[in-house]
Amino acid sequence: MGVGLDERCKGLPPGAVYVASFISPDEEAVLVRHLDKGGWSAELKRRVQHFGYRYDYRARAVSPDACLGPLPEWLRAVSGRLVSAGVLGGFPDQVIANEYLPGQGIRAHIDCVPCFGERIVSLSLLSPCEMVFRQKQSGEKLAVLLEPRSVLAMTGPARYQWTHEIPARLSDRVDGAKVERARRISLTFRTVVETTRPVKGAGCAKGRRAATCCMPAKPGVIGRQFPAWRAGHRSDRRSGLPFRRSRASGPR
Ligand SMILES: O=C(O)CCC(=O)C(=O)O
Repeated sequence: MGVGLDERCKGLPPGAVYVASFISPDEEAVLVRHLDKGGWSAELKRRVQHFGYRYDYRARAVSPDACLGPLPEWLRAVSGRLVSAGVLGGFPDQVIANEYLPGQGIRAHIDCVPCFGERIVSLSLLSPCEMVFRQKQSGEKLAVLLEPRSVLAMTGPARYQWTHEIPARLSDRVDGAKVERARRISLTFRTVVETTRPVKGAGCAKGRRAATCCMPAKPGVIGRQFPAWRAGHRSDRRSGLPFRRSRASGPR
């Protein structure tokens, strides 16, 4: 990956990469504002929002009629940043926002293998919290503190041979000290694999073809859509995200 890797990568499963301070506090605030303007769903114990494709938690699948339409501009802008930094290999077409209040978590899982591509990337916002990894065969356990504005990418063994979870706790122990949790939001970026994409016309807004509704945008297109970001200017007029390039996120 083209970004500066964090020391914490040493304590992660192989194939996992952690990047601290991937976005600025201003960028974080803009993302939280966009999310809070959206419709949080209370279908789980924690609130969620799905973008691009709806993931069916019961069926553990992305069904052919699950297309919600293209990612909103503000998510495409962050995606562009992840691609440019080398954290994502290509543009994602599915994002889930998870909101965790103190005491809430997500149980141990491996992201749906037939549904999603080989790279899963999670951007953390607001409160820090611990993520726990367990090797499926050996049971080996590793934990990492996900700081606000950091990015965690999972590929290879970390993606396929280790489960990850956020224990439902009120606080975490960090270097022996108790750290109370507050509201945390994560944005997890994925690519729906070709075979689960809807066929032409299925599940997309009326009058739109699946190809235009659901296919990930090409990097060049995003570059044209976000010229301010591309030039490293302060902000993008349409998404409202201040896209100043940082050391951590600049292309190498
Ligand atoms: O909250 C996170 O950082 C991880 C979310 C996650 O594991 C998931 O959505 O499958």
